[in-house]
Amino acid sequence: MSDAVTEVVETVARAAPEVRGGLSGRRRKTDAENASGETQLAADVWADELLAERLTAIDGVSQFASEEREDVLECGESGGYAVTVDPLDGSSNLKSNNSMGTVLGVYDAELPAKGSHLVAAAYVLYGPITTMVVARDGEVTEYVVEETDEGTAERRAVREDVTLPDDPTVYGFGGRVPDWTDRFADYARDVEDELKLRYGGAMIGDVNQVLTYGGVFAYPELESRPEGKLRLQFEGNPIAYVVESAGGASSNGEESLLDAEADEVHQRTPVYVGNEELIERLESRF
Ligand code: AHM
Ligand code: MG
Repeated sequence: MSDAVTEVVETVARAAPEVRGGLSGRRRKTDAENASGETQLAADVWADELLAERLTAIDGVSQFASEEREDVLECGESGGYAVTVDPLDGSSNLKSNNSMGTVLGVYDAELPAKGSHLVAAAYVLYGPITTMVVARDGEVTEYVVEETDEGTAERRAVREDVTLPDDPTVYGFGGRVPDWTDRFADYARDVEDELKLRYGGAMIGDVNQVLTYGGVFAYPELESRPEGKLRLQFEGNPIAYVVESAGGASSNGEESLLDAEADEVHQRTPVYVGNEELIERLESRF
């Protein structure tokens, strides 16, 4: 990895125990909304500020964008990497104490950028333990991140060359069922016959189940919102990069998320990721 990319990934890993440790006192709502019009929690704002401060300080990072802030920060000489984060993915799970994540994308192009410009992507999963999955150069590694006695973070590889199991077993689909389009509902009925439901309401937790057991995760197009809910730069692209690097496939319903045009930093997209056969079947019905 180039030094700057390594430093970005390590910075997020080092921040992970801190982010986790800071959650318990930050479950209340703030009066603020993010760029997508969602009410922010104190934890969203705090994790965003912590990551922004550290990631913008890295040499070789020229742009920083976050799901929790409207504007892209210009933070270094142009021509460097653009870093995107969803500081706390699934933060509505904080109220019910369920899993959440942090999502990272490193693009070698100015934002908004197509997913094919990603040079690395990663996510942290705050589950019963803290894990981090990093994709780079077609390889995916899973780490456990732990706090040391000195208060620093240690990242230990627990699974190298992660690939989706060939025999898929789980699915998780977001959005209200009556709001699904007919074509997605037809696809879902098919999948429900074959796989078992695992849905936790945090993309990172749900995608990590797909990476572990094989299957398909979707936050689909909806009748009320054809563009879906998840954001291309912060969520769709990085997760597609991880899943494709692990031998799976991604789609926005028509093409790989990594090939989708990026017009706006906060644009939304339907997200479908999982085993290749399951994504091909979805695309053939759409
Ligand atoms: P967030 O980044 O604002 O937390 O929103 C994204 C989350 C995803 O993690 C998850 O897949 C989806 O929203 C769940 O939405 P819903 O609560 O509508 O099922
Ligand atoms: Mg999110």
